[in-house]
Amino acid sequence: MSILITARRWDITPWVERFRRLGPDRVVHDGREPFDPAAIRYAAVWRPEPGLLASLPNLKAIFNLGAGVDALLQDKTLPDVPIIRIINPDLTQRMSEWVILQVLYHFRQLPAHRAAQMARHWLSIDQPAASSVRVGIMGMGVLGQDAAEMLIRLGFQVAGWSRTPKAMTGLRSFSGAAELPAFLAQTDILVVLLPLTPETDGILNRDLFAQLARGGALGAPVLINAGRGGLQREADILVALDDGTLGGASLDVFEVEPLPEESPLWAHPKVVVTPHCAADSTPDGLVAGILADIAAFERGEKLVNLVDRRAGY
Ligand code: NDP
Ligand code: OXD
Repeated sequence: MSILITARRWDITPWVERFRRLGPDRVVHDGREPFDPAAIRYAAVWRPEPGLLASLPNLKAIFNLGAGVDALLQDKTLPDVPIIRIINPDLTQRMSEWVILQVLYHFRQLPAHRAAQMARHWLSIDQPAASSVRVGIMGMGVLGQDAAEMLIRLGFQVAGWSRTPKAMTGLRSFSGAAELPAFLAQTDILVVLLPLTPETDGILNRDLFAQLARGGALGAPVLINAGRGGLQREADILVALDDGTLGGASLDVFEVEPLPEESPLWAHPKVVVTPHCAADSTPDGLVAGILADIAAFERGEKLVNLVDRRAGY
């Protein structure tokens, strides 16, 4: 059964190679080369060309090569076949590493120590205890829950906000729009791992920042976003940083990617910019799992990790 590999903005060569190496019994088509649309049964995609998937008459399933499906779902011609998103320990581990790195960067006041180092100044500042700092995670799915477990182990007070409540030892769970103000009011470091959907579009705005806890151990709240750039209003982040509503920000995702050269975020002293690399999808980490899912599906088993198109994630 044929598999099509196609992506925009990514070099798919290592993906095609990996699929061919691990699935020698499959015909693997490189989407950059001519292929017979009728032959394709499965598509492994990242931001495919709109309309392409609709042109495959025998397509049985779409495998999104990332966790977020917002870009894929923008294609209004998507055929009515199951969409499977990535849930993989490799990707989850990478995201939790990035989240912990950013939380510790702000919590351990690295910007101040770095500035003092540059000035050859032996800076002595009080360091609060992790147990006095409240980390709030928006988006308690696969990635949010893993990050929460690690942060709890590090001793932070951890809360999560999602559509449905979560039960996790050591976690304060908030859910739904009604509980968002209470969640924000007790958050010193806001970690965002939400998907981009019509409901979450622009949720990280001036109004939300103003609801974060004041007077916490870090002085001012910090924003850490690795969800999607469409969640945030960058003009509002800049105002909030400059008027003290936010004390700092770490951003891996942006309204426009790559982040335009003229964006003030690049050089802002309170901002860490990383180029949408918090949790890269890698062929080594993901291809074996996709091939195993296809094999299970062909044995008659149910597909797992299906996207709920109505919810948008
Ligand atoms: P999941 O689908 O497992 O989790 C999404 C979470 O968001 C769930 O807890 C869900 O609630 C919650 N949620 C969704 N909509 C709302 C809403 N309207 N209000 C409150 N909570 C909501 O996704 P993942 O954890 O796997 O990934 C999250 C996102 O991370 C991806 O969609 C992607 O955009 C981003 N990402 C970024 C990467 C990077 O490199 N920067 C890499 C990988 C992913 P509930 O649990 O109740 O359903
Ligand atoms: C993803 C991403 O969604 O890399 O997996 O952004």
